[in-house]
Amino acid sequence: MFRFVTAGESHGQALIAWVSGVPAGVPIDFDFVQRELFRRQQGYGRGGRQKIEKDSVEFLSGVRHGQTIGAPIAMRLDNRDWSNWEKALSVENTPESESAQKRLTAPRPGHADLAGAMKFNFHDARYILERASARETAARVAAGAIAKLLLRQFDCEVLSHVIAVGKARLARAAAWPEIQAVCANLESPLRCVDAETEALMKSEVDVVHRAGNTVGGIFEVVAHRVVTGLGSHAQWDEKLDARLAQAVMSIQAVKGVEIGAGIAAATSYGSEVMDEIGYDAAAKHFTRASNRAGGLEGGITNGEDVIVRGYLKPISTLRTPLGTVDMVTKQPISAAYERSDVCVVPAGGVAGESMVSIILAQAMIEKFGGDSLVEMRRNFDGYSRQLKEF
Ligand code: EPS
Repeated sequence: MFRFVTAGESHGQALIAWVSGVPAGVPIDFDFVQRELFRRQQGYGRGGRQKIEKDSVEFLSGVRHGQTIGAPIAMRLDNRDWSNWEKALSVENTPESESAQKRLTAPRPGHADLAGAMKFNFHDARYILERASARETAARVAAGAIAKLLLRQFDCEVLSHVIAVGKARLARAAAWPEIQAVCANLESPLRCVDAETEALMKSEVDVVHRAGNTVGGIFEVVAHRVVTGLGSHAQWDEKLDARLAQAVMSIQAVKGVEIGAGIAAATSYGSEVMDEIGYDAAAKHFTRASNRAGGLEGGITNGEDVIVRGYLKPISTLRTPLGTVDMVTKQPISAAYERSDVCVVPAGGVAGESMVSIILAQAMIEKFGGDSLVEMRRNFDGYSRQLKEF
């Protein structure tokens, strides 16, 4: 069973990603892992923190001589900013660390600050925001890179692009080669496949930046060449669309998830929504005239691209603050402002790719099992033959 968890606070020593259940013998492309981390750090509208951090991963276990060995994989990503926070977030309690603490008592509406402080009984949101921070997605991307490297062995690739920033929205569908090209361009400001729309998106970011505001948007994750038959219709928690939705919803600031054209489907007629079925006799496979289902029917992959969209609210740290109440005095006050990002939609997309890849890798391991990649491939090849002969 592929499992993963993370640990680490935004300004603590490091982030940790722990991944277990990856079959032995999966080649680890370290440059690829590094590139994934770099991709997450890019994007027009990020704040000053990314000038400090240069994410890189140190493998502590589970990978030897460039391949997985079937043992748990532990990865460490250092926070460079820690050197500026050692006193404020000291592990031991000393008289100096007490006075160096950076307490936050003016909770930001929309952030985990108030609910978290109440729940964990701190009259200070510092410990809550440190863990709630989207910095944690760097660890998810490290774990997601392992999942992607496993999927790569079965020819499956997962990428993402940005379809909306604020009110600027891509008005057409994006083809897979376009998505590949925009992802290959590490300098793309917002990873939008359409230059004109991207210019409008950039001006949305500029406008809110000047106003001390923030802006959200929508990213679309596309998994290409996913085998038919992952997930199951049989039980609620086996449905792959539901598992993907949970995984993408868990990303910081995501408030909505859509599979394929799910949201538009709710206000369309049946004939406008379903993807008609054809058959290519030469290639011996079923075809679809469209992919509004986003590659999932009944919670099962149908062989089309799996498409998952994440809807991000604007991040909740505003330079022009909103009204709140001090947790200690209970008096009205302006919400705290800390250095922050203005727009994180492209980075959210990279985190989305990671979460989708992790769920697909889990589903692949469930279906094809195997302690080694060789065993998993044998099972996969047998099933692929079954599909061809269907
Ligand atoms: C974040 C606040 C900012 C972001 C951070 C998420 O950090 P800081 O307060 O240190 O400037 O930059 O994201 C990252 C550090 C990252 O690597 O994505 C928050 O409060 O969620």
